[in-house]
Amino acid sequence: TAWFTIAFLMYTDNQSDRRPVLVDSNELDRVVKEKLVREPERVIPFRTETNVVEKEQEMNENDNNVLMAPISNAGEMGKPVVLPSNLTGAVKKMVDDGWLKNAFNQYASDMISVHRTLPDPRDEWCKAPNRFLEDLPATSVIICFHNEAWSVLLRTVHSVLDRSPRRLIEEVILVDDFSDMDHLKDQLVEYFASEPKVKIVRAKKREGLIRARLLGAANAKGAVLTYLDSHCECTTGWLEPLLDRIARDSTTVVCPVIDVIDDKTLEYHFHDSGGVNVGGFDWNLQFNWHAVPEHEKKKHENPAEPVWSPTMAGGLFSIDRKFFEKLGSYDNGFDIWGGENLELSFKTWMCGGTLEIVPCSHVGHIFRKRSPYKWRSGVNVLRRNSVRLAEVWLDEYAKYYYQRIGNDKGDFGDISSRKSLRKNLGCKSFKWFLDTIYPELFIPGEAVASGEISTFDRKMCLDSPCKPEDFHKPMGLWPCHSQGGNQFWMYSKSGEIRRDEACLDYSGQEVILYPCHGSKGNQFWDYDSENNLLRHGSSDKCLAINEAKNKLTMEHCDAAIKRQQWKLENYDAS
Ligand code: LR7
Ligand code: MN
Repeated sequence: TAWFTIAFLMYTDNQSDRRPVLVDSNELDRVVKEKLVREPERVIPFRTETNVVEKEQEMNENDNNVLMAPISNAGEMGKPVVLPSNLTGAVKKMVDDGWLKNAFNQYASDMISVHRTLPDPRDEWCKAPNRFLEDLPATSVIICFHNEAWSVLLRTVHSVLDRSPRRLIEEVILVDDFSDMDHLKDQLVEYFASEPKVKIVRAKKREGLIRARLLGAANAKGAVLTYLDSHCECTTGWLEPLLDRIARDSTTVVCPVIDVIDDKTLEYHFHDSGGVNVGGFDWNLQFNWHAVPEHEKKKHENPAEPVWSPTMAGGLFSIDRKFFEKLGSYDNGFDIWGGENLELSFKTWMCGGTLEIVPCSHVGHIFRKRSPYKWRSGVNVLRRNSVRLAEVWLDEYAKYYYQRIGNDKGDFGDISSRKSLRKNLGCKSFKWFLDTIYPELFIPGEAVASGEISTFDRKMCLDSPCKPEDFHKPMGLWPCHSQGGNQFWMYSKSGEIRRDEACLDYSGQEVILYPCHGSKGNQFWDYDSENNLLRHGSSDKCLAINEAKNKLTMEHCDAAIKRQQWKLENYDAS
């Protein structure tokens, strides 16, 4: 508050003052909101640890932003950093550049200490004496990065070093996946020169995160490998609960609860143990989160106990090094990003291991809305990785993924060594995995029709990405493209028109997508294959395309009206 008083005086007394002013971050919001300054766009918080002098030089002399330095306590205890919304000039440019390069608010991150404090998220259950074994194996922490922001990468590393017992950290291996940002070169080496635990390994060309992780593993000495993304923050006591599970059984692969660090404010949001989620996937072979299923909940007395998870998100986990090697680590034919998390999850379960989420361990991750770096051009990287995954691990279920990509597998390279790996390990079938570990998953094979749902002239198709944000919104229509994807639907035996967890639903207003509830009602559609009508259960109306042919409507059924006639691809009348 002392700082704040200074700021207040300067701004009210002399509007043209251009000297840096000190403002406490806790007061920043109030200063702006209560208009204690005449020109709020000139209020810029800043922190001494980052290079104030350098930043000042970057700023144009005639710029009407005032640099304020430093903010003490910015982001401490996981609090958000809120920048004034109406920035102008050079500072706005710095903020925009930060977003552009990183797809998160780098400028806000730069204001936060690389040693910032966070609340202790642990359930009391985790803190009981002797909860975890005394004698735990040491781990190599492997952090791969491609052009990561300085303050974010450092905060990741410091959160590991600051919040882990030193004896349990064999080393921290930073794998540079061929970054070109200057601060990741000598500056990084110098920064960690006096920290013997930190090692830097450089890829000689851009490898992608999967091969970068293999490079990390090849250089690792610890009995356990712990992988983290390069924009994480570990919380108090994060490591012991993970290592404890592996010490008890080296075939257990463990993930912490992944908390959300806000991409805009860097606020740390905690999931409490009541809200723990487990991993699943859909037939696009995309990872998704689910509440802990009932059959799993029943096995536990306390919600902080480790829970089985069919899959992992991918970025944050610990695994016994020998078990990882035994499983054939990762498929080095996977490029840049994606699919490796499902590969490791499937084979962990199918080849004798267990995959768990450990609620006593919390690590934050900056979730972003787009990928800021370059992928390979001209190749559908994610599809190629997923096809390799399906070919090796999915058995007769691979076809459900192929339907989703219009049966266009593309060039997926040689997979013979991965197939023999599976054979030599004597792994169980994918059917076993689905039946035993992921019985919740809807199996498209049980569908009566699968593929496009098109108007009778096959011009317009039902079309939606079925993302969480598409729920409760009208179902889209788009010219049919025969590529699967957003136009791939299943007509289930129980009368649902669905993809994954999204169902076509009508409750009297628009025809929308709604999470499938399995109790028919507004999600029940009866296909009359003689007249090609889709008759809706609770309203007894029929699905139609409007006169303008751009929207779905519901009408009194009349087989003579062409607009009410639909084709369901691969409809099986039996
Ligand atoms: O070419 C690359 N080389 C890299 O070294 C591309 C990326 N990387 C690094 C990158 O700097 C980062 O540290 O790899 C890491 C992951 O990349 P992100 O952060 O851009 O991707 P993401 O957070 O969306 O990635 C999630 O899915 C990936 C699929 O391949 C990996 O499994 C990531 O580790 C995974 N992240 C998490 O699981 C964190 C929780 C997200 C969720 C759900
Ligand atoms: Mn990430």
